[in-house]
Amino acid sequence: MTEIKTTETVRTTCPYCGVGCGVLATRHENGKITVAGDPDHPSNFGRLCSKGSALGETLSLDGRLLYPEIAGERSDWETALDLVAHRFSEAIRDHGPDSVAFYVSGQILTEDYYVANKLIKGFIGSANIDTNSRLCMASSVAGHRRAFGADTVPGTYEDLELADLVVLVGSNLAWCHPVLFQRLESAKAANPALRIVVIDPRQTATTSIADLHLALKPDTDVALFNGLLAFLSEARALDLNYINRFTEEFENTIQAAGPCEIGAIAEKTGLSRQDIALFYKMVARTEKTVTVYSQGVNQSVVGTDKVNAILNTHLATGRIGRPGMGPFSVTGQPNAMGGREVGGLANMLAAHMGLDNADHRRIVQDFWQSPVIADRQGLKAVDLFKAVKAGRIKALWVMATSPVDSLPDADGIAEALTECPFVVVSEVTRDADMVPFADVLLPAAAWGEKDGTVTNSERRISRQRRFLDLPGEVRPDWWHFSEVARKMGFEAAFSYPNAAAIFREHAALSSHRNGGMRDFDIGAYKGVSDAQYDALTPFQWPQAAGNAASQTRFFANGGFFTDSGKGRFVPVAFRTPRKLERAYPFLLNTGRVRDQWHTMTRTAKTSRLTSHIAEPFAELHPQDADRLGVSPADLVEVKSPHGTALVRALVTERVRPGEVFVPMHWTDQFASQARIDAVVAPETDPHSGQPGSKFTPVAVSKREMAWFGFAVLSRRPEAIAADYWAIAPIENGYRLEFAGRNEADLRTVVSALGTFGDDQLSIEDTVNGSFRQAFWQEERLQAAFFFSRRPVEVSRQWACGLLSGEPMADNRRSEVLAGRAPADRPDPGAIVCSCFQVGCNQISDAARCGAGSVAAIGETLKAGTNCGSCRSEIQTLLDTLATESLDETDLAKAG
Ligand SMILES: Nc1nc2c(c(=O)[nH]1)N[C@H]1C(S)=C(S)[C@@H](COP(=O)(O)OP(=O)(O)OC[C@H]3O[C@@H](n4cnc5c(=O)[nH]c(N)nc54)[C@H](O)[C@@H]3O)O[C@H]1N2
Ligand SMILES: Nc1nc2c(c(=O)[nH]1)N[C@H]1C(S)=C(S)[C@@H](COP(=O)(O)OP(=O)(O)OC[C@H]3O[C@@H](n4cnc5c(=O)[nH]c(N)nc54)[C@H](O)[C@@H]3O)O[C@H]1N2
Ligand code: SF4
Ligand SMILES: [Mo]
Repeated sequence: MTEIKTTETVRTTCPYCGVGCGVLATRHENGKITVAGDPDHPSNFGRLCSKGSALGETLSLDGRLLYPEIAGERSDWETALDLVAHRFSEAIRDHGPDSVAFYVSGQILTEDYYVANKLIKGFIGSANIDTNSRLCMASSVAGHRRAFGADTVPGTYEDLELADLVVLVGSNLAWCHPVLFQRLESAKAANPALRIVVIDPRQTATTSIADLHLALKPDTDVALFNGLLAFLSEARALDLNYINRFTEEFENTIQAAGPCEIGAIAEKTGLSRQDIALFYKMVARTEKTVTVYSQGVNQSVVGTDKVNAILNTHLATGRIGRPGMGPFSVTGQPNAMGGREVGGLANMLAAHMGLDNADHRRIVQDFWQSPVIADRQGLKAVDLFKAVKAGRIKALWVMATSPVDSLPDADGIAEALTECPFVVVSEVTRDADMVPFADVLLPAAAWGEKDGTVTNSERRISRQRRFLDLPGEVRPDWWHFSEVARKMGFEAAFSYPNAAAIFREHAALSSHRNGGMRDFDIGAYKGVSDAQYDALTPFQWPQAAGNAASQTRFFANGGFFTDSGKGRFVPVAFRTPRKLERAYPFLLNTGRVRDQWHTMTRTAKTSRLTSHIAEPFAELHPQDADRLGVSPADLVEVKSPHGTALVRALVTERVRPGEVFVPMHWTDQFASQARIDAVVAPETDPHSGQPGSKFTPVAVSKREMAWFGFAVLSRRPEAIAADYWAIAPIENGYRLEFAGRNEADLRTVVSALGTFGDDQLSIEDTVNGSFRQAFWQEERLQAAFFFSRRPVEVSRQWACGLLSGEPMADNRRSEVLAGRAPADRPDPGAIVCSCFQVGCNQISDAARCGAGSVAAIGETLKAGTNCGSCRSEIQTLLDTLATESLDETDLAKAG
């Protein structure tokens, strides 16, 4: 491979969400990497969110897996690959092709994915490949296929800007697709007539932009959208011409939807009649309507029906495939779409072809010249791990995903993996929950070290480019698969010199005997040279050969991929969500926070991103907290028949009474017991096999603790033996929250953390049980501990700033033990803007001094002026302050 030049700027794509922003990565002479938004990329035009902006700080080799390992011992590639090939071949020989499986990820590149799918479906002869996209996009895929005959996303990002009404269903766009949210914010500023409706049981950062927030009861979306369809019909807002010319099954569907009885819908959804009527009228009168939907729709046991209930309303109004209108499933992972394009799901073939279609199987087998072709569906994620547990899978390969954290019944998954005879894990880090389960660990090239392509939510294919040398012995994921394939006897079909060669083959397959029959066609690229591949600029499919400038939207004039060529209405009946039993009276909802990515293996490498939210939490309504005797910052246990999590109580009206929200991010690497998927029930949608990760009946209770502790430490402790702990990096070390049930354990826990310095000071207050201790080494603070019988009330932001690494004057030592900032150095408060490290106290102070808008806060403090991800939170803070001062004026008047 060619050496990377220093101080060269490389255009590549962000490895996080499905917005697919272009970034410019520059490696400087001193080895430092800086990352900026690519002004020429059509997804972001230079913008980046907090995660994208912090990419340069997450590239250190700390904790990286650099060499192959067998049974936890360093090995070499030859031995490791031989072993993998041998064990897979042996299982296939003795137990048949369905005794092996791959479980991969929407975070590998299209080229990686293509090779995995080709190996298992065309050469091993099994469709046992599934991916974390099953937990993410499967209901959208199933819904698209039912309605359109193919997994087609009809619209483009621009449609959100051209719309007059954007309906966000089960999407926290502000935190999860931040740059798309920024584009929407700008569109609203430019077009004040643009209305935004958010449909989400929770109040989120996204609801701050909403003209209308419908906080419906969980899993009642079908009732709301069936009602909308009926309303549109009664209000004569249908496009009968479109329905007659381009669709089928309308009559059945409108009948199934029934009459529009707002009272009954209000009953089912828990919404007010006025809000429902307002929403329906907005949709009826706005032609340019875009409905964006995400995991509040997909991750449900009725997810596919939710998708079709939404699609029905767009087909019925003909609002699809034209500028400013359409249904829009936004994808989560950077390459969720690419994975679907290569067919990396157990029920798909390749290039959007179907496993159940004999013609398609012939096309693919002929193209691959493969000895076999899988001819029936493989096991979908949840069932796949059930088969592992039952001993039916003899060899399993997991790549770029952490099923012990992200699949429901995660403790059950861990058990299954322990029992599996042979587990291969391709990973980038050693500090991941999957590592202990691997018989063979294969070191993968990480972002910045590998070449390939990804497809974003709007079908845009962009290059990821290498700008770093491969460290240690890491190799790209496609190479892991192709080397094993070669050792299994399939040299000819897997002799790829580079990623470009795989891309060419993938493009050629998409156009092989296509002729406009299939939506996915990038035949225009089948002949790209290596140099052209290197220079590839982002493009949207379809791009058929000889027809490169084809349209960028689908279905404005029919052209569906069903047998009849017509779009299909799907009658969907509302299913009343499961009643809660007395033992599990709360509903657990799960999802994401702004600055962390999934299991945090990359985003928790920089203190900039952990400064926003550093601890796992449960949002709990004040009424529920009262009833349970839970005060803010207590520790609560969230429990289902599957497992238990222990997290901090965040008492807030953002959630509905009876519901709790816990983020999905914390793993055993960062907390004692916060893997929330250990609690989530493994119930799936019957059409898509996607788990209902947002709906688990749980019990919530306060966990009594004898002591609570908070510490800042200059290094990660040797062992944390406390009943509860959560750790996060800070600028010069770590911050640790911990707590214990027994007072007597406190000293043991502290001594197990290791020693921090010779020079020590402590103070104890035996009356209230508070105890503080700090350690210095050569006048530099190494550790400060704060203990109390109640949750520790020390300002975290101030305490984190103490570990400056600089010598500390004697007179400041008492400040440390006093546990609060001196008057001349005010406490910034909890960090809101991670780019400039601006806290909520600073924002409140500036607002009180007259900075009354997000823009004014930006001018005064810079907060919100870099990536902009925090702007909705600043707005919410300003709104709260405004209501507080209103209350004060009201009180003054009343007085
Ligand atoms: N910061 C950050 N961004 C990310 C990711 C990340 O890890 N961190 N991950 C990426 C990935 S892979 C994905 S898939 C996307 C996910 O992006 P989103 O889907 O936007 O995110 P979630 O937080 O999972 O869930 C969205 C919302 O669904 C709501 N919801 C729950 N139940 C229901 C319901 O019954 N009906 C409705 N209408 N809403 C409901 C939840 O309250 C939640 O606010 O984010 C991507 N972007
Ligand atoms: N309760 C609940 N559970 C959920 C969800 C939810 O909302 N609620 N959301 C679901 C969704 S939508 C998703 S997408 C999943 C995500 O869940 P996972 O896929 O399990 O989470 P990640 O942390 O993204 O896992 C990626 C792993 O791959 C490693 N990795 C990173 N880059 C590379 C690479 O280039 N090659 C290789 N080989 N490894 C790499 C990372 O270190 C990490 O260990 O979680 C799902 N689970
Ligand atoms: S919105 Fe943020 S996380 Fe998503 S691709 Fe853009 S920079 Fe990356
Ligand atoms: Mo996802």
